[in-house]
Amino acid sequence: MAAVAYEHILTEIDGPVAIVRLNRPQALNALSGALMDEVTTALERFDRDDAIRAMVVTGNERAFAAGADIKEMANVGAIEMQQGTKLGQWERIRKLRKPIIAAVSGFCLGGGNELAMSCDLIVAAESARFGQPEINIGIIPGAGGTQRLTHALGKARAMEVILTGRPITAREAWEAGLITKVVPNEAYLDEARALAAEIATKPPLAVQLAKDAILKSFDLPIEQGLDYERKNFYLLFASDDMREGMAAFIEKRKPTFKGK
Ligand code: DAK
Repeated sequence: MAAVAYEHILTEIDGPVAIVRLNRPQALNALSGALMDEVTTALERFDRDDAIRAMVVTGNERAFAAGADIKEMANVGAIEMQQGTKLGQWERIRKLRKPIIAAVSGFCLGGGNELAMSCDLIVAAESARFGQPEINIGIIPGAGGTQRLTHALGKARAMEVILTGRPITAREAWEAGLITKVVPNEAYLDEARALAAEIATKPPLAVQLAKDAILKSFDLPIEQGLDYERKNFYLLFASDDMREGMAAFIEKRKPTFKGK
């Protein structure tokens, strides 16, 4: 795939794993429109690239992202906000098929936390702080914070986080089920890469349809969710990788998955 020049992110490919690094350290990776556009574009490109099987989104040690860019939003009106393309960017992330792991260190606030929660797994350094401080600047979360955080933390704790604006620690986030794992500060990116590499060894279609069915559990009542799961399950019986996986088990050898 042709290289693309980005201004606010860095990208790297490590075998089947693509890494997208937010790169506005001087603004604690505040999510400007231009940065979000690049993140979305990069993720979509990797999502379409057959050689990539999992993606990692990360920031730097001090900040995953300290939220949307307040300086950019300060003078925007309601209609301009509504007509803007920003919401579309978040919708595009929601539609990505491959698994995305957020590797989080330091501040993970506001839109930054919403970006992490839009990913499928979150690996955090002990230093990570997850919060929705929008209340302090006269707004509320606008990219899923009131919904996704509440699903993870439950009503009472989500109310506390969103109404006080006070962040929670990585350990609290893990205990509440918001994140996948907490690791020592120096290990968060390696752990996220290792998790991505492990998932990348699995049959890609099964990984994608599992992700799809898990995400549907947030939208559908249980009966419909079970039907949805079953259809994804049946669909995999049309895949070469399913034949290969089962044949390899029976023949006591390692499977070779092709994503077909
Ligand atoms: N926006 C712009 N600049 C930011 C920023 C932000 N969110 N966060 C930090 N910065 C900048 C600071 O202004 C400072 O820049 P200079 O003054 O050096 O030029 C630099 O980053 C370093 O920050 P501090 O000097 O403040 O560093 P401290 O260690 O003292 O404090 C902090 C770190 C994270 C506690 C503090 O920076 C802070 O409170 N930051 C703001 C956190 C926040 O309120 N985040 C929520 C933003 S609202 C939407 C979807 C979602 C959203 C909006 C729309 N649509 C779908 C349309 C999301 C909204 C939000 O996230």
